[in-house]
Amino acid sequence: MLEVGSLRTEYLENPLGVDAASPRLGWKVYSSETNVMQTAYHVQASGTKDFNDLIWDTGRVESDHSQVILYAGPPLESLQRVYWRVKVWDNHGEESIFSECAFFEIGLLHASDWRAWWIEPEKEVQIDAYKPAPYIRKEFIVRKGLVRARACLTAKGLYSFYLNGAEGTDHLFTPGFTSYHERLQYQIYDVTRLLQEGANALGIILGDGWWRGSTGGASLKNNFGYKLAFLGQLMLQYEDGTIEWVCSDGTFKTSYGPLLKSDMKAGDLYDARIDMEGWNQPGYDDSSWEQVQAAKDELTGLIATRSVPVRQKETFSPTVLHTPNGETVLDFGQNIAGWVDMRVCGEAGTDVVLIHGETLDKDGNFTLQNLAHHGPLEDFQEVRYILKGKGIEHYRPRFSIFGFRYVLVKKHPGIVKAEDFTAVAIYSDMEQTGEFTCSNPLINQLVSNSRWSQKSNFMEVPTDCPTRERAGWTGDAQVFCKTAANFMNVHSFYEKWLADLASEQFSNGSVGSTVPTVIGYHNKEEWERFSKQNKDPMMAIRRPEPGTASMLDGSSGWGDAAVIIPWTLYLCYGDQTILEKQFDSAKAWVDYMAVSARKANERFKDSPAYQNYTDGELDADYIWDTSFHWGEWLEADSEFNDLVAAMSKSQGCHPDVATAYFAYSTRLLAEMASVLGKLKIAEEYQRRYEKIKRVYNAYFVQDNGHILDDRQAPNVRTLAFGLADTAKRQAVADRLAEMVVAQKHHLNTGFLSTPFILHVLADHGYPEIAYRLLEQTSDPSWLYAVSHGATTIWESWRGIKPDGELTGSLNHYSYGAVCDFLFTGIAGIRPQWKTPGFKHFTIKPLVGGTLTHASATYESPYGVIQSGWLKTERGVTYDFGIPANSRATVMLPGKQVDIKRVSAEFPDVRYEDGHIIFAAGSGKYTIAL
Ligand code: RAM
Repeated sequence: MLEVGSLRTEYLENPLGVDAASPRLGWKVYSSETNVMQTAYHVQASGTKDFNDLIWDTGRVESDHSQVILYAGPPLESLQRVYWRVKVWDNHGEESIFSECAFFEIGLLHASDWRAWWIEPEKEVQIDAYKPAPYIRKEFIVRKGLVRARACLTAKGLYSFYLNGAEGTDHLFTPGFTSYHERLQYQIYDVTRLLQEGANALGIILGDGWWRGSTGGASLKNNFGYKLAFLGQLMLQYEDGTIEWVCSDGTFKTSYGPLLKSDMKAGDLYDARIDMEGWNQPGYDDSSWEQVQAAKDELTGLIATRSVPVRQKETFSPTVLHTPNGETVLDFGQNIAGWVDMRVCGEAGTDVVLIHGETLDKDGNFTLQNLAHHGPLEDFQEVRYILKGKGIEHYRPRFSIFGFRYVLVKKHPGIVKAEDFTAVAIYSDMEQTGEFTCSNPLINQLVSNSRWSQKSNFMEVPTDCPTRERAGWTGDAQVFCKTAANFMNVHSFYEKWLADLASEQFSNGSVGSTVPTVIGYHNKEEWERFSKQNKDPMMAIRRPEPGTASMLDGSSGWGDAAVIIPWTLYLCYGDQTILEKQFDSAKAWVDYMAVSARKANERFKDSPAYQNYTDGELDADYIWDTSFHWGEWLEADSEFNDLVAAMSKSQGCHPDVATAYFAYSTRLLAEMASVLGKLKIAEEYQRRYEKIKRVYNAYFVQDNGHILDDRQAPNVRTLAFGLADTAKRQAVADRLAEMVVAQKHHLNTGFLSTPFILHVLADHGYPEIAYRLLEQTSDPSWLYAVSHGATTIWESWRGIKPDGELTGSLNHYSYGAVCDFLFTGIAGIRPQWKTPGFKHFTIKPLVGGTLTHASATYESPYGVIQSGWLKTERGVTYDFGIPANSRATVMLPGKQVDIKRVSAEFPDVRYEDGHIIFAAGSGKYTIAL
């Protein structure tokens, strides 16, 4: 039977507040038949659920496209709801019935749609202090006959809201994190059911959030502004067609309440004695509350929400530990980003103090020492709750979030019981897409650790860690992007963040090391104040004037996020619009590299590249040997996260790394241009790429496969980026293998080349070395951390050293990028760039190591792809599944004679290079070889 389902609009399920002029529609085709391709579709869009009022009807369209179908009906209006459904035909002559209907609602498309005023609850703020959260309220009347109510809300800071005492939404950390001065998201909620005829109350609480709370490694505050503000309007639509609005204005009232501090990093202070019972309900006496200030403010830069909401997800119960130093510690068993929901009972005025940390020290005591990279830790990941003293009290934060597995119960009025505490993981609620399991349980734990580091660091923006810095480090995001896409649907998450990357890109094309930047200030006044106060000699480096690049920005491998992430998304989701949206940003970065490469570095001026010309151009012009770079970053034998060392090491200059990325991103840009039909640009950048490659080979790659800097990482990079001349390629791989063997099957890569090391070894004749590296358990290796009890990926290969000493964050996903190899190497599920988004993909499994079986599933845009293998006494059994409306080229390790075993089912089978190769359409298959 042919069916169609999983309808999505702009990658989201029934979203409200869409501001795309032609929303992207997508669906999946399901069939019990094999070899099914969609041959035609028919989409209908309507203003009503019964489809009596069609506004767009495509009729039958001959096409196998089932993703990124652009709505092409009449222009849509603000807050308009559109229902849509689809039916399809397939190559077996079957016709489906219409799908269940999906819907989307348009956002506020024009600034004039905003009738509300920005309101500021605070008259004055103490700039350097932690500030109490303002509470805001407004009562209003709802008439009889309400049929539809929408709340359109945003804030400078964070907001949460209530209607008649009930939480208005389960979305957290709204309005999200963007480059606020350029792009500030608003959310639209369906609140019809929360309203009642007669008197109603809207209640709002504002938090400091990213706007003015601690951000980045240095926990600097007031990054975007000093004062919090709220903007919101309720639309009330009645059955007679009339519409009324309740808009934020000077009539809203405000007061401080029990939430005296709510800093995202430092944590909470909540005094439950400051009772405001009923403040968010109608009829509350707010005579002591003050009037808010209605601020005349520009309403530009407001955009509809682009990504999935942040929500409370998995929960964990603790075991209660009594540690050697006499403290009581809760162990939740899993390192997460989130908070603790607690129940407590005691006398009024007594304290509960919880401090959140990632690990115990070598003596088994609670510690934060591993996170104290930028000086001593005070006010960090701490919740202080002062009891009201009336029976059982509940508390959980709302505007703060912590990275932790352990919680030190520093103060508590009674006996600490496990059942009174629940840890809640919080992250952007992305759909889980990939699973991998195999016979080595340590690898399965590695998968879990990597996924948990993703969850812990995908809260609104991709961060390095959920503790020390919580910054959108572009390099980390870039190296992990492909793995992230294996685990979860990250399209809209990255799409939103890439728009911020582009909007913060400097005028010369350079890209920030963090996005939104937390290296620089956005708030000019605060920057001026801070510059005057701060005598730090690194000030100019660390805190540039707003809008200008810091010396730490514009690094190769980090700025390349501008190119690599859009390209990876295109590969995985097949949606060309991401390339269209990001092309100018990607090109500006690539051009910035070209200009930087042409600048001469006096230090190298006697070297041959500065003497030699090719085609009339100086070779050195194609070597990027200027400006600061983070380099490979955190190789196993390097100093841990030492900025001073990074800067003094060749003054932060890494010509081999920078030139390799210059080449790679130039080539990807050429490919992007060719996809977009910009053929002249494609040609120009392809030519430039070839030139950089030639120079790279001439000056960095020796015939014996030694890259100038004879270490593992450059060899990995050279192979992964396809930079080695054909004649040198195998030598580069051989040298890499030699180095790995010489290090007794240990890796020595850092952030940048760890994602690729196993791929390049396996692809260049060393699959067994790849497997041995993967399965290595002694330090440094992935499974070293696993066998030392890690539940997330560590920042350093030696997060917990064999002697128990601690280094760095224990929740940094970068090294977890190896998991891409499990999906695309071991299970062999690989997208193809000419038929992206898994429309036509490859299945090329790799049997090896101690594994007796391995299997992956991946929810692709067409449905579930599956690939697994099982070693048997007779050989290997492969099983794989291909979803309807997609096809795969299957490449199974085998011998020429094996052709016979599959030729009945796959007549086009051929043998090449140790593989039997055939094309397969949708269906489930098992092949024993
Ligand atoms: C560290 C961050 C991040 C890395 C940069 C260079 O402090 O944690 O992971 O990308 O520095």
